[in-house]
Amino acid sequence: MRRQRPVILLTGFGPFPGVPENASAELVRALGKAAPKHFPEFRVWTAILPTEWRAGPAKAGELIASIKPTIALHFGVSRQASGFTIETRGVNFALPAADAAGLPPVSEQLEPEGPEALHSTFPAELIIERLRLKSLPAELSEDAGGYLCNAVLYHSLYRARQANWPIRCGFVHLPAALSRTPAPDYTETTLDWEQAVAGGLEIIAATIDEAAPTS
Ligand code: PCA
Repeated sequence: MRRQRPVILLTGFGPFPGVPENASAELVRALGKAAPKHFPEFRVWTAILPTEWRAGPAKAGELIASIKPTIALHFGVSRQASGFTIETRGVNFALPAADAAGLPPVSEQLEPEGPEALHSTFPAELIIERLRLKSLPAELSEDAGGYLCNAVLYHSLYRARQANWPIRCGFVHLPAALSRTPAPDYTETTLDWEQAVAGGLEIIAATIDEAAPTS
């Protein structure tokens, strides 16, 4: 029997209050088209998560449990980001802010039994290095915010850890200004769509190239 190819899961987010058009969804769709040609030894799976406290993290967790990706890269946008922002940890905290369905988080903690913080398992520093080599704006961040991006990162890392699944998982914030209809309160970016796709592919390549995490 032919061995199944390892799976790369790429997720983006739908709209949320203040961001009617989420560029991460468009980028993930574009990467879903481009990535299989660049990484034919992998199966590339994409999903757009609802920006909702209950459904967003749950959908990410279900995907990880069912398709068992070896790499899970979550993308979202930040109104403060001016380039690729590589998130190195998720915290067990939910900001009391309404989601896309108008609902607040269920509780202040994301996982009552979970640790305070979980570290991304993708090669954050290597990713930064590789993006900068391509002259793309990139920075490391230890603070993914307390909203849905942090929640999905934390939840995926938590689920993978619970299942003892050695996944390379992390989160990338893109500038919200990448949107085709940016709002005046978005931080400006020099990143254009061609660079965003090239950067996304480079993030995948760096993650593939790094040896699997041992912890
Ligand atoms: N950005 C939000 C949630 C969805 C998105 O794209 C965040 O930074 O939490």
